[in-house]
Amino acid sequence: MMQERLQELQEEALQKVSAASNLKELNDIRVAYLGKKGPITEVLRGMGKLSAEERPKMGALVNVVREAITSAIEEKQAVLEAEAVNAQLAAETIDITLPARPVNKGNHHPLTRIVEEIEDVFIGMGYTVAEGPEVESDYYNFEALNLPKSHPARDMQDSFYITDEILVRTHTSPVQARTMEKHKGQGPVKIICPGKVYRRDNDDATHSHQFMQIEGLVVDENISMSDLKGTLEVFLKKVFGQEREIRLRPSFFPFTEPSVEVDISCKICSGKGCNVCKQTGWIEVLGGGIVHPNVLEMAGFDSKKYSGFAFGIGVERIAMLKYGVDDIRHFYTNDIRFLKQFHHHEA
Ligand code: 2NM
Repeated sequence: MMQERLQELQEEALQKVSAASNLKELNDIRVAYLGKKGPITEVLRGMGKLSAEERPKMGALVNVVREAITSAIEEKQAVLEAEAVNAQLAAETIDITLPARPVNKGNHHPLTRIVEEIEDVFIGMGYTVAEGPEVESDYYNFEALNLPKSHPARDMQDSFYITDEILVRTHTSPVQARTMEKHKGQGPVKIICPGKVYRRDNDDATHSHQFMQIEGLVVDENISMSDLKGTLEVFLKKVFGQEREIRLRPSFFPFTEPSVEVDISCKICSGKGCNVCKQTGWIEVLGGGIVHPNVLEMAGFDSKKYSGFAFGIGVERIAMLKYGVDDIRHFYTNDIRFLKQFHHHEA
């Protein structure tokens, strides 16, 4: 009986489908039962021999069996596919408890740190940071700062000239001359100017042909030497410690009159005398003075109404004293062992 044969086929197929353990096996079952050479196709072929009465009944039965097998295969396929995905996910699980590899993190250059520390002190006293070009005109670098072409002080600082009239700046004072000009004779001016400067020097432990400066300038009515002294005392104690003392000695600069050199008491020997302070108990840290009236007038300020103080800080010198660095060239040779010593954690 064809009917019984079909019934058997369905049971057999469903059993095999249910036992299939992977997609390949399942596909083999599909081909075996539903394929062109399979038993269902065979039954259909044999239907030609049936009577016109029986043929539609048998056709319907074949369809029922075929659909039962097909849907069993589809269901099983969905189950096996889900299992395969889960197995893959399990195999690819990442162990997030593994400690991360350490990241090689850079840090600020010691000179950057000092510049930012000094900027913060002066910003706290109401100063603005001003910047300007490193390639300057002879006018702003010298002329506007009371150093006319004939001035002997121009030999004092041998310069890198690009043309007769253009050079790389020898100090950041030209930024201050430019800033004063922009104020068009109207005070107050209260700025610091950090930046790179260049001088024709032979490099050694304490000299570099390129170095960093921070210059400060205040122009207002009634500015005096005591304003300069008080400002520098606040600044130097913040950078080097409240227990330091400061001292002013007379000096000379073409752009200031009177001019001073500023010392701090030696921390290493507390004033008793040592190598660092050359047995004097004092260490020279910067220069400054009262802005020369010629400098004010050239920048458009009335020197009868306005006066000012200015000062210049050598950044490397401050960094060397503060961090105990014995050779200025360390700042520019980029030995990673030197630079790593300035690793600090930001707040
Ligand atoms: C120094 C010493 C004394 C100075 C003067 C000026 C300017 F542009 F305002 F005139 N800026 N910086 C100055 C004065 C710099 O460095 C040791």
